Amino acid sequence: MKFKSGFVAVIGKPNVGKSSLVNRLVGELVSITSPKAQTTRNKIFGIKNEKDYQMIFVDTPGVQHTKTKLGEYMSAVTDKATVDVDAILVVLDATKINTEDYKIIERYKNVNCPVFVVVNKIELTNFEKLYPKLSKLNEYSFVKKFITTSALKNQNIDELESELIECLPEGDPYYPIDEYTDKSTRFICSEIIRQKALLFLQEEIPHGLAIDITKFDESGKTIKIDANMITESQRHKQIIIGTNGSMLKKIGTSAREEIEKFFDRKVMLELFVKVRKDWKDDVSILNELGFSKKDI
Ligand SMILES: Nc1nc2c(ncn2[C@@H]2O[C@H](COP(=O)(O)OP(=O)(O)OP(=O)(O)O)[C@@H](O)[C@H]2O)c(=O)[nH]1
Ligand SMILES: [Mg+2]
Repeated sequence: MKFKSGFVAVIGKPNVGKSSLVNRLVGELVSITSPKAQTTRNKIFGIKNEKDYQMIFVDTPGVQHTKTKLGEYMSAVTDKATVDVDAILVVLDATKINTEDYKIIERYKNVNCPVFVVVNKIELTNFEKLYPKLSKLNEYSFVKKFITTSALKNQNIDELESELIECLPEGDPYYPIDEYTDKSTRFICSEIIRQKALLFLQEEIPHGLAIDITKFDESGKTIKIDANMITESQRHKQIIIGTNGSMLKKIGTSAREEIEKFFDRKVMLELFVKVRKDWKDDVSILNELGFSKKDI
């Protein structure tokens, strides 16, 4: 059998479990996940390497309508991610299917690759509740298949993968077969720090946060990492630091432990909090932080 390779875009509303599915399908931490919406900001490739195929999952920011320049960047990433792919997965949260989802599905009515609808978080609902929603979805005859999954409970992930293998064309691998992401370890570290901030900080604060790694030194026995946590206001800065530095310590310790697991090495992590007002609307700061429309 000839080697197969190709791309699968993963699209959907925020928080439906796109990144969780990509991590499950690839079997590695490719993309951070969190209980808060708008976790993913970039296009992230999760690469699944098998003996006879390479499948590249394109994780994307959730479809949304925020008015900042960062929001514009995220929407552009999502729009472009479905160009030239071999399959599109539109992911829904089984407990929150609504017109937004229908609109997203309809976007892909005329694409020239198979479209799958993945109803995720299936373990949180039951057939009676889901049935009326699924019958509405049946109107979309261009959808190749509806698949129910649970990324959390690892349900139906293999079945989903089998369907997708069928869509891959013959071809050589796009990436070296020992790589599982296109992102640098530096990027993954910054995302782990952001994930901990999303976990511990409330409301809008983590959404106004960017992480900038300013030092990444792997030369010694211990990996030394310095990172700036860029926030929008002095008030947020104080909350991120917390009483006597307690919040910053909590985020830092938790991120360090996770990064140590990732590298299987000791890590020294120093976090600094910087205020850069309106950074989400400042093109030069966005470019510095890697949110450049040119690179999409
Ligand atoms: N119960 C349950 N929770 C899930 C499942 N899949 C994902 N989650 C949870 O849903 C939340 C959102 O998951 P993510 O993978 O970050 O969602 P996303 O679609 O990538 O979100 P954005 O990046 O914000 O667009 C996290 O708390 C996950 O643990 C599932 O199958 N069942
Ligand atoms: Mg995500």
